[in-house]
Amino acid sequence: MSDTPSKSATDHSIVYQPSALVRARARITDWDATNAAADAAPLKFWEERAAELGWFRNWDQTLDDSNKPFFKWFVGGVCNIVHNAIDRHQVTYRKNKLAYIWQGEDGTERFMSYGELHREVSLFANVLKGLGVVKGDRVTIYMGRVIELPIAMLACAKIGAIHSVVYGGFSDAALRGRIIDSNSKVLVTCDGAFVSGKHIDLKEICDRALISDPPCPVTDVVVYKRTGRAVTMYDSEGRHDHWWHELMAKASPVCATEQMGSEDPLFILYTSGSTGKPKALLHTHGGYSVYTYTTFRYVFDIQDDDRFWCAADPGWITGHSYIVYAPLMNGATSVMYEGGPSYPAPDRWWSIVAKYGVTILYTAPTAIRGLMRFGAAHPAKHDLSSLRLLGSVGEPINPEAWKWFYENIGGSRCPIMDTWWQTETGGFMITPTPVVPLKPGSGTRPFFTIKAEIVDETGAPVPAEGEGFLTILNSWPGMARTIYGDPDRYKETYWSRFPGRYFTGDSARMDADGYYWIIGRVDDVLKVSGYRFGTAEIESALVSHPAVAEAAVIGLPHEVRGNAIYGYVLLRSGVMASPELAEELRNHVARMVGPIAKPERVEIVDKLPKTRSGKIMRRLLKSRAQGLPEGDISTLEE
Ligand code: 7RM
Repeated sequence: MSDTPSKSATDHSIVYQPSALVRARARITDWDATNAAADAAPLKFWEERAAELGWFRNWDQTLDDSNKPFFKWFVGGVCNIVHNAIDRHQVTYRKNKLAYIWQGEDGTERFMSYGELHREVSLFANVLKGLGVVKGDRVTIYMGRVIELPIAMLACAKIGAIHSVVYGGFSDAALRGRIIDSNSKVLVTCDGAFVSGKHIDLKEICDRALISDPPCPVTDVVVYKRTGRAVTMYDSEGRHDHWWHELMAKASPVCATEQMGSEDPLFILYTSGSTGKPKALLHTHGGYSVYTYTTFRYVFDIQDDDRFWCAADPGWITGHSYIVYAPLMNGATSVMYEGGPSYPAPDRWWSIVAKYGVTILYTAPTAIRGLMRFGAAHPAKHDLSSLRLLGSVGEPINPEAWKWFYENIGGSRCPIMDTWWQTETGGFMITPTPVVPLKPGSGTRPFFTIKAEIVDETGAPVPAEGEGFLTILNSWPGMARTIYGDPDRYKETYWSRFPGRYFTGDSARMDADGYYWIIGRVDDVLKVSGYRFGTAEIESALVSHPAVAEAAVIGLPHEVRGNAIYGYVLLRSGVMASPELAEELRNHVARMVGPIAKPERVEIVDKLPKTRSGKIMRRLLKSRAQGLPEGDISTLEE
C-alpha cells in the first residue's frame, strides 16, 4: 500500500500507512512482534517497564489477583510518582530542560525548567504541610489552567496527600458536593481565570461553595493570584484564606518525597456515571505511574527534542495522565495554554504550535470540529511543519474531522493517534502506536497486554463485524482500584453486569482486521464537548428546582459538541408553563452543575413516556425528537 491513500476518508475500508520517516523514528518498530511477546508474558512486559522507573524498594509480587476485582500491582514496592516525575531528573541534564512552556490567554509567557518545577513543588509541599496536611488527607484543587495547577497536584503527591481536582467549569454546587464527599480540609484555587475573553471568578465560586451551613470541611483556602481582580479574603474561626505567594515566600524549598506503598492512593477524580451522584475513581502511585509512563512513551514516541501539547484541561483524566504525570516521568517538555481556542482569533492554537515548535498535538474531536468551522485559511497562515504526530481523545472522531485534522493541521504527514480510554482506565487502552496502519475513526487495536472483547447481553462474544458491549478481560497496572469510600459500588458498576469482566459502558464493533470502532455509551452517560455527564445528574439538577415535578434528559447529536443536552420536564401542579421558566430551568442546571452542562433546550411537557413499571422511556423521547421511527413501544404505558 502506498503512503498516500487514494480513497475518501469517509470510506471505512481506507488504510493510512505510516511514512518511512515515521517508521524510522519509531520506538516500537514491529508492533506485531512486541504485541505477541507482551501477550505471551504480560507480567514480564510490565515488570520490564516498571524497572525503567525508580523505586525506593522493589516489589515482591507483580500482580495480586486473589481478591477480584480489587487487583493490586507491584505489591510490596515502595515508590512515589513525584520521584519519577521530578526528583530523578534533578541529577541529569534534564534539570535545566523545560518541563512547561506556558502561554496565558493575555499573551503572558512562562518557561519552567525541571529544576524550577522541583523548587516550586517542594515549596508548595511545605505550604501544605504547614496547613496541617498529612499523608492520606484529601486536598481539593479548583484552578484555572496555570502551571500552579500541576504544581499543587505534584505537591500533594510528594507528601502523600490525595488530590481531588475539580474542573474549573463546574459550579459552586458541584464543587461543594465534591469537597464534602472527599472530606477535604484544604482547597487550592485562583482569584480568577481568563477564558475566551471572559474573567471567571473562581474565588467567588469557592466562597459560595464553602458556605458554612450545613458545615463544610474546608478550614484553609490557598489562593493563587492570576488575574489580580479584587477578591474577599476570609479569616474567621473555622476558615482561613491565604495568598499562595505569601505562604510560598515563607516556606522552605527543602522537602523530602514521601515513601509510598505501590497501592497507596495518589488521587481521586470525580466522573459521572448512570446515577445522579458523580463517583470518585481512585488511582494509586505504583501501577498508575508504570501505565501512564509506558503508554505515553510508546504511543507518542516521546523523545527529548519533542514539544508536546495536550490541549485538554488538567481537571480531566486526560490532563492528569498526559499533561502532568506521563510527560514529566518521560522528561518531556509540555506546552500549556490557558485560554479558549479561538480567542482572540480562530488561529490562536495554530499560532501557538508555530511559535513554540510543537511536535505533537493531542486534542479532542469537539475542539477540532469547532476550529474546522472557521476554515482552513487559519491554520494555513502559520508554519505547522514542526508537527510530526497528532492525537485524538474523548469521543469517536468523525471521518470529516479526522480528514481535516490530518490534512490541514498535520500536512498529511502526521499519523493521528486515536486513543480510547476512560477515567477508570488511567491511560490509553485501545490505541495505535505511530507505525500502526490507521483507519479514520478507529482506535485500531488494544494496547500491549490488554484483552478486549465485544459481547452480547448474555456475555457471549460477538463475532467480528458485530456490534456489542465492550469489555476487558484482564487487569492492567493503570486501572482504577475502587470508587473512593464505596468499594461495593465499584464492584456493582463495573464488574457485575458481565461477571469476571470489566464493563466499559461503551458499545463497539471489531472489524475483520481486529480494529475496534467505538460506537458510544450505552449507560445513560453523555459526552458533551468531551465532558462526561450522567442524564440522571442533569435530571436531579432539574428536579431540584421548585417548579419541577419530574424530568427526563437525553442527548441529541450536535455538530460541534458531539452531544447536546435536551431536558423534558413535568411541572408541579399549579405552576404555569412559560418560555421564561424554560429559560430559568436551563440556567438552573448551569448553576447546579456548571455552565458546560447547560441544556441546549428545556421543554415543558404534559406527560413523559413511561413503561408500565414507571421507567421513563428516554429512547422514545430521543427518536421522537429526531423524527425517527419509534421502535418497539409495546411496554409503553399510554
Ligand atoms: C479519556 C476520557 C470516557 C468515555 C469512553 C468513551 C469516550 C474516550 C474515545 C472515546 C471513542 C475515543 N475519559 N471516549 N476516548 N470514544 N474514541 N478515542 O475521555 O472518562 O471522560 O470518558 O469517553 O465513551 O467510555 S472519560
